[in-house]
Amino acid sequence: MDKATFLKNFLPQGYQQQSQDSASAFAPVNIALVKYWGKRNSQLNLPQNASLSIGLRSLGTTTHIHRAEQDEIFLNGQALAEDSPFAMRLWSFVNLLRPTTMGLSIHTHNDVPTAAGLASSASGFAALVKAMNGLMGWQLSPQQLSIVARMGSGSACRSLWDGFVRWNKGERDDGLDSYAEPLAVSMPQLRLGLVELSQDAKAIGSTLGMQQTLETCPLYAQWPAAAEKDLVQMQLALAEGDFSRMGELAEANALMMHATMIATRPSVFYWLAESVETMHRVWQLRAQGIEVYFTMDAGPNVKLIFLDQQLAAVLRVFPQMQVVEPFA
Ligand code: 2P0
Repeated sequence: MDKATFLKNFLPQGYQQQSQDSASAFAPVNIALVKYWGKRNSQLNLPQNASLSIGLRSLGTTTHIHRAEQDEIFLNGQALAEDSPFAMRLWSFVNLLRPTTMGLSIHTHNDVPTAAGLASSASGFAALVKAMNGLMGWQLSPQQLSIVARMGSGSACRSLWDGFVRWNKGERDDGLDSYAEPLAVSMPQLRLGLVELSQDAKAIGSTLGMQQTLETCPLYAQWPAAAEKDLVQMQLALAEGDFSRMGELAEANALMMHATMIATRPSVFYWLAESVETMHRVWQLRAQGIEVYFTMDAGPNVKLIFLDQQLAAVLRVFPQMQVVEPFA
């Protein structure tokens, strides 16, 4: 089944009483602690493995949409050319969500750099889908919105909630059981530190990077089962409030994902020298008894994971990091 057919069946059709002329929505960035890497269906963005993330609460994407004579899109206040890759990706998705006669003006603002591995496509597609839900008057549940957001970008299905969120892999061919849901656990002392090493767009997009890993990486066959195992352990660690175990698992899972990326032919390589230097600094801090872990996504930037009691010690080594309190 293709994306257009699925969405035509899934979304309410025709005029909705609750539809509006304009709508706005916010969705948080999410950082995976157990990563999504690889699709079993690239049309519907169905994953090879379940994943688990933490939402960044106040950091994310705000999107405002209103009906207009002519389509236009503004990213962080700047009008985007119709043929820019971002605009093309966005319109090809929006076209599946609206009647052909409806013009839209879309204003979207990201709190984090676009396409630099800080998960702005996740918050971007989640905010877009939430705003479209308001505009079109669909009145979909968060779970249904998660399914629609997944069609825009896989990881977007986790950006419908704050806190810890699990994206269920699902088994069905149509993906109706592949949505995210919030986990009823919290860790109020948890802090994330965003260490931005580059604002440049990544060399290779996640969609293509995943596809190449799946097709040519000799290690990839190990990944889905190993990630599922990490997910089970991660849920146990969260249920027990075991921060150390959670940090160890998140770091090891990120390195395992990057090992598959690196072993892809040609290599899907996101690290800069500064990324490696940052990892070494984290390990040095741990050797000194300061508990801090890292995770990395499809880009060179590093995200630190620690508890509030270590904030001062971590800031001494990473004074430029942006600190996020996911449960504040
Ligand atoms: C994740 N990433 O779990 C993983 C870890 C990057 C590394 O999900 O093709 O933008 O749109 O489904 O979701 C980034 O990939 O890819 C991602 P598509 P997506 O957060």
